[in-house]
Amino acid sequence: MAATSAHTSPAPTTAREADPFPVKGMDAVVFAVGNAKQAAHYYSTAFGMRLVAYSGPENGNRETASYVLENGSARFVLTSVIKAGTEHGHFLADHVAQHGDGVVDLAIEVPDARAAYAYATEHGARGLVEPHEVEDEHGKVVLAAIATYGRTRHTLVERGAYEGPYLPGYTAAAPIVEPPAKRTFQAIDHCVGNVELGRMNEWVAFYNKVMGFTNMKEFVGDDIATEYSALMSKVVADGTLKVKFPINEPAVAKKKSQIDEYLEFYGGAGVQHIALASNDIVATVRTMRAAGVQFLDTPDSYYDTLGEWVGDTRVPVGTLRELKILADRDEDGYLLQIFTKPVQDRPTVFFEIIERHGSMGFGKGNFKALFEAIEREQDRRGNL
Ligand code: TYF
Ligand code: FE
Repeated sequence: MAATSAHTSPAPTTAREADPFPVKGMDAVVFAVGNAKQAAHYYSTAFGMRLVAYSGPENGNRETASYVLENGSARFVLTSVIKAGTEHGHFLADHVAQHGDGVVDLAIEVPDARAAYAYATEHGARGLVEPHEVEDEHGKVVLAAIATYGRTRHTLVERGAYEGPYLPGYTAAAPIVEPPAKRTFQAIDHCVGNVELGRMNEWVAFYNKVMGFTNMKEFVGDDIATEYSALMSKVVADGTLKVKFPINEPAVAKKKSQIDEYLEFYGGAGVQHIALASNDIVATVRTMRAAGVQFLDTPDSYYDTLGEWVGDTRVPVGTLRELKILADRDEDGYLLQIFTKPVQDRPTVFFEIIERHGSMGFGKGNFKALFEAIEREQDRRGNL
């Protein structure tokens, strides 16, 4: 089997033994991109998201343009620098110059940003932004930020009773196109980071200490890494499993690891993929394929044996085969998943669509088929 099972349940939390770092969920995934106006169009037309808020020169922001898109509770913020040589714009402009389009912030919603920041920095996190209030006519939020792997950060967002469309400084915006009648996805399921060789355990320990996150049972160890996956992976999550962060590092295998390829093209550690939860993956994949989104291919041989081991799923194997959707089952249930190709010219950030039916895994039964598909793409890019 592709991954080892050694269950580590999060410790039950009692009133006396309160969660040291309570979270409400993912607040947003913030991307720094070269052209946020066009990226907003892509995530609207290709991913079926809805533009809800905007910040730019029209509402007094002289340095950046930011587009906020939502789908259920999933929120993306796409930001670009709009003028050369500005001070705040410098980090974003340099980020895009170094890394291409990528994720600068995995923002987490917390009930108390001051307490979260204090706990994190007392347990070894590097503070980037001290807790501070921002306010407008819709109310008040508290923001703080800490550094994680690479140049990625976690903004800690305390929304309280804030009623604006996103954050102070943003105004409501109308959708770019009418979103699909049926929602393509409704939540961020997990956010995966790629870190440098030998540093996975360090970053797992970081989340254990700094956020009190615990390790989930699914991991890829070095025993199987060299066989085909060329990576090692562990997953940390908060006690309620609303925020799940798998961390990958490259493993030495026959070919250059897909993680090495990412690190080389991205220029260091960063976010590798964002998994989006759908309750009808078949409809989602049909809609996204029709809109031009490219997904990884899966050979027919995968489907020839799938029915024998995965058992009954909501979707017949013939439909999974037609759409190249993967399926996996564990003791808790099953999941359906599919992966896009990278969504920019660099072989860096991609997305996953996942439909869970009980299983809280990550598709360990698919790792072989998935990693072989990724390697075929690496080969097409001339990476041997
Ligand atoms: O998040 C996960 O663990 C799964 C599997 O490069 C995975 O989606 C792991 C590594 C990778 C692609 C997918
Ligand atoms: Fe994933």
